[in-house]
Amino acid sequence: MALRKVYLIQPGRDGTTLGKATMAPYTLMRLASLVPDEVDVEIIDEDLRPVPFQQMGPGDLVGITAKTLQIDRARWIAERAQARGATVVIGGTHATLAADEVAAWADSIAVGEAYRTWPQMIEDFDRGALKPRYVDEEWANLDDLKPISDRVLQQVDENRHYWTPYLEITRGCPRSCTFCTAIRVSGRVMRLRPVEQVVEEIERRRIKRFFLTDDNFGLNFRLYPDYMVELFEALRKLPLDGWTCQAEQMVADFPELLELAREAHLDKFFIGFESANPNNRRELGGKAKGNIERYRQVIDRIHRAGIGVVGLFVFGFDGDSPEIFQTTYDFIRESELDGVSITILTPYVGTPQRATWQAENRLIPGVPWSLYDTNHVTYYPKLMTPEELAQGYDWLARKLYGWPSIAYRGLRNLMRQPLRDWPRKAFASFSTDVGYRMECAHRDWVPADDGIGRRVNGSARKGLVVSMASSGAAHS
Ligand code: B12
Ligand code: SF4
Repeated sequence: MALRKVYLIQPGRDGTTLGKATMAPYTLMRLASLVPDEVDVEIIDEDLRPVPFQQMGPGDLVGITAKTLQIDRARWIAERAQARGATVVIGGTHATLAADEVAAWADSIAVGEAYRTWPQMIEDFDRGALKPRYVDEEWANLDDLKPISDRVLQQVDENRHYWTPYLEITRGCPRSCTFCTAIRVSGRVMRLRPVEQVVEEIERRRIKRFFLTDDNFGLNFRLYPDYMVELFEALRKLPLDGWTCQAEQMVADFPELLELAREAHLDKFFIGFESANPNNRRELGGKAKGNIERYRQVIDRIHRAGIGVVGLFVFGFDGDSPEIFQTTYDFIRESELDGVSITILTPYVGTPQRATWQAENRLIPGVPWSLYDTNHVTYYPKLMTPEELAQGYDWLARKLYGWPSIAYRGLRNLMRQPLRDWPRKAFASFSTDVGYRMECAHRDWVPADDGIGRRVNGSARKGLVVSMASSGAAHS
């Protein structure tokens, strides 16, 4: 069947805040740029506007990207597009991790990366030969990534519609944390984009702030220090307000690179401390050991270089008992962290963590994928009940994401910066914690048939672990 039009869809959940959405559709911007110029392509972010099903019909290729928590919604969208005669392709994290499950209802799936397979899918569809599955897990180098096209930039207008643009500079991580899905989607081979292409992209997108999609950007301090120097020197010359990235603690051991990173306008590292409990170190892939003294040293060294630290903590490891919440809170309160993310351990498909717990019969049955959002309890923890894990998490979230706490951390971060930089840095000083406050608010959600769910009030939420297990929208 000849190709009529390509629709690329990012399933929605949160809508907008003050007129802007949080999740710029960077993945779809890259994929849309691979669509040949002569083919019409439209990006639809459901957080901004509804999917125009009435315009769809035979000859249309509908590509949907989905993390696990979005896959129920992706299916809801797919069924409606398919009913109009369109052909649906699903790609992204969940299609990669649970390929057979998604292949059962999608017309075709993209497993792994799609820089090479997506153009092939378009071509195959156009000549009526779309295959049910395309796999790219070679983790090829990123040297010849197609630039984001001008028509895509005009269509998305990211600076107007989104709070934070995203950017990919490196991809992959050689570590092997048992709970991680990122390495299964981006591979364990670290790959680097040529610096001149990164600079070209920033300039053409006219972005002043960005969050790096790189899973472990900081590891390149050790793996590719020369590349880091080249990159930082190039970024230093750009008129950026600031940017943020994910890293691990060892960046603190590279003072010269930290200095260059600050000059390159780096605002904050998001560092996976993961746990304040040394008993969990076997599950942390060697990058964190639950050693609070070391955490303090790391934060201090990074601060001395003039860069902020957002601490990421996960709860519900097998070594965690209910005391973990107070222990972590005490550490966070005394630490000088500039922002904090707390999440509940979530056994995603394809991880060793899930395989172990499946074998031990510890997954709570019937939890819909939309609650695999790292804010809900989806398994039976070892040293506490699911309720204790949920309640401890809620307690800590209230302590950390109350407005006074957010204001305190944000102001402290701002005070660390020279006064002349305040107008440029004010947004970033508060935005991270506000974003995490909004993520935690999904604890108030219950699943619904539309794959997104709905907010419930405080009393209906009590015992959510039970109510989600009894929901109709469950996967097997
Ligand atoms: C940037 C990012 C975000 C951004 C949002 C980006 C966005 N627009 O969705 C922010 C910071 C907001 C975010 C939030 C969350 N995230 Co996130 N995020 C990432 C990250 C680091 C990079 C993704 C990215 O943009 N990569 C760059 C683009 C270019 O590559 P890509 O998306 O992988 O797409 C390629 C292929 O997958 C494929 N592809 C993807 N979609 C499609 C569609 C079609 C049709 C085709 C053909 C191909 C295709 O082609 C692309 C090119 O090769 C990944 C880690 C990772 N390595 O994937 C985690 C990741 C996706 N996030 C994850 C999680 C858990 C979350 C949160 C739940 C965390 C939290 N508690 O806050 C929330 C959920 C928010 C939500 N409503 O969805 C998990 C998902 C696990 C899972 N099994 O679903 C990941 C894998 C990280 C992890 N911890 O393991 N995230
Ligand atoms: S360091 Fe981060 S990206 Fe790498 S395996 Fe561990 S959790 Fe995944």
